[in-house]
Amino acid sequence: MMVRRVSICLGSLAIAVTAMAQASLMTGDSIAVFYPNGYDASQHQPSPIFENEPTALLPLSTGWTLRPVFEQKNGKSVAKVHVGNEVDLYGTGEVTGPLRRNGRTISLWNIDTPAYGVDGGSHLYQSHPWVMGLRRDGSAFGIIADNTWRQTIHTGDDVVFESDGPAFRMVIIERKSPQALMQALAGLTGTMSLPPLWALGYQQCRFSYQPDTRVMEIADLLRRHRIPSDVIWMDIDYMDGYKIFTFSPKEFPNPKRLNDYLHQQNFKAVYMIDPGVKVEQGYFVDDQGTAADYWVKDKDGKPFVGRVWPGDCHFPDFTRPEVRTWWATLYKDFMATGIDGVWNDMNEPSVFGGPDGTMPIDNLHGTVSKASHLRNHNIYGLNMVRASRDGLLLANPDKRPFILSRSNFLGGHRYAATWTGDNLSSWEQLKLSVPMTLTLGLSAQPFNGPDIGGFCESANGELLASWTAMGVFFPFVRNHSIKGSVDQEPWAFDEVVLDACRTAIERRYRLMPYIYTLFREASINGMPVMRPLFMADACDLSLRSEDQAFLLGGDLMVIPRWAEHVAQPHGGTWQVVNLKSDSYQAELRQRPGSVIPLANLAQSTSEMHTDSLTLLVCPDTAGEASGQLYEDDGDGFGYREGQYRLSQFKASLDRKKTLTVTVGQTEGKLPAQPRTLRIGYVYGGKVQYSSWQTGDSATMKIKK
Ligand code: MIG
Repeated sequence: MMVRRVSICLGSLAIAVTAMAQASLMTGDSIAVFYPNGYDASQHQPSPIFENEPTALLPLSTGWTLRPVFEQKNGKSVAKVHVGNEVDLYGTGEVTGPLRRNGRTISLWNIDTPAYGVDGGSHLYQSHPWVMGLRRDGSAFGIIADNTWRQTIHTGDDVVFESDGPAFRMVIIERKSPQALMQALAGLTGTMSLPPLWALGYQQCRFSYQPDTRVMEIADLLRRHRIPSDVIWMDIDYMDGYKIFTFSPKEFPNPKRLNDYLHQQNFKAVYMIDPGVKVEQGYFVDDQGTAADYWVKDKDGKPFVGRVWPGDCHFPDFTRPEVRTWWATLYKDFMATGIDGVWNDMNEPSVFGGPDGTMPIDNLHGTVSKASHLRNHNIYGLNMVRASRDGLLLANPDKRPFILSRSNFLGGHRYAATWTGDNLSSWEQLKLSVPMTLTLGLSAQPFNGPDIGGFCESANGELLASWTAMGVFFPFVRNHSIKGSVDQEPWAFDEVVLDACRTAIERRYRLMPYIYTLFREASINGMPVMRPLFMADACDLSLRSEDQAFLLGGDLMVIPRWAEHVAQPHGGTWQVVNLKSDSYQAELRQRPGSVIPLANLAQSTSEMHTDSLTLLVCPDTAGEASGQLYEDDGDGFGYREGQYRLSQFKASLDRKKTLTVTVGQTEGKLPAQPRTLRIGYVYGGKVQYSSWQTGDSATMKIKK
């Protein structure tokens, strides 16, 4: 092994080590990079995964245990890491199946898979070549295959990546805890940028609300039924003949007027944009792309044509920077109608009747040296949302972009949030949505969630009430359903279901200050918003497979009503938080030692205020508790210049049973907020409330 003392960037280093067998280097920070024999950087770099390339410093220390073995076998490039049988494996991205990922085979090939039915759900819309492991002692490791080519992950005593492309490098991270591992992963991939506050609210969708008067009616009904809500979604039928960046002259003749109407009622409007561009002379998007030769090519170098909703379509080659730049410009006039966010669908890409429902693998990307679709397929969606994000920022430089993507790849959380595609309105998939959402969170994507109520087929009231009661504690909360299914809005069934949905959504809105603080944390250090229970105590082996109950942040445990035999963390009883409830609502438990801020109920995040807070206090055995609150404008980038306020809560319960909470500001330039506070003392299944008090502290005498 060569000894290198200089700090060198991997991009250039890769060339130097090509001749070395299995060069392994370590950064200063327990992150190792392994190069196979014959590594060809031009086949892999720049990597879409890393925002910050790990800078290698030194040859690997002799004590380093996890090392890949590389080989070429049956025309495949293989990297195998022996992890043994005493570890619990997690991650692997958007997958079906349980939270604990030992003994799985996952194919990384993004496809359109209604009800997760294709190939038994072994591959879905996104790919994450990432496996994390948890040892008995609570220490954690993470394995990244820096490879976009079609590949397969096997998770056994050996974690094996098997690729159809050329040999690829591996990055392995060692950390003392799963939390530290998440943060180290984010150190490499970069974090999600802070979303606008409204994107954390309840969202109502369907394929499709049409015409525009129906959208207005949905807005009216949400307000009339007093369902707190922030967003209404426009699915493909708002377009003129499914042509992207157009509006149906008949059904959506005046999008500006529609969006104004929504805004007046404190709603935001999100509209769908697909990648397929209808082949049609005179249609400006197709004309521009054809004139500049921006399309993905077939194997003969001609623009590839595939069928999607509009009929025959061209597909922008988003791997090319100039194509991304062009794509970004398309959003300007579109957003100017008052559109607040964008939904990028079908970006695996989905091609009707294509092989695997997508493009042929020998399609070509790029200009000078053409790269095959086999290499670029899995990052088609990532590159699309990367360009879309640029477009939203170009159109509205002072607003935080919100994009929802169906397809993506490890690292793509930098550009878009995600939902888990076309699930099924079934109990099985309701339950499945917990480990799916958790696993995406453990795969660097904190902002995700399923279609609540289920997409394919029809929900019933029981299912919707149950799914909503649980789903409001997921990061992304949207009710959505397929064309032809029964109505699925909270009021579509009966009063009991409507009340249950409303209560659930009210719980989320009351928790919004806490949830926003968690999103801020994710945007800084990559911690998932929704976390597996094992993060409460990484040494407690009984929590390792729990995937019914979960954590929202570090301080709140969510136990769905349907959950059975839920594992509970030891070390102090997590106290039941008695918020408004009914027979559908999840049980909430608060971590001993924590303070959780609640807002008064509002009907949308734009009406929410934090000058009046309820502080839920659950003291630990020493009588102490602490917590945080992050506040800013809820949109825009002022926070990057310090226009925010981070407050700390400190609570203590003294011998005379007096509970005191003080609020101190620790960070940010926003001046201290005059507040009215009340304590909610959480104990024994009840919440005892203090009186409302003005100032930066509150006290109460605890009644037995
Ligand atoms: O071929 O736009 O996953 O959420 O409603 C189906 C229509 C296309 C798939 C998305 C779904 C959306 C639907 N789309």
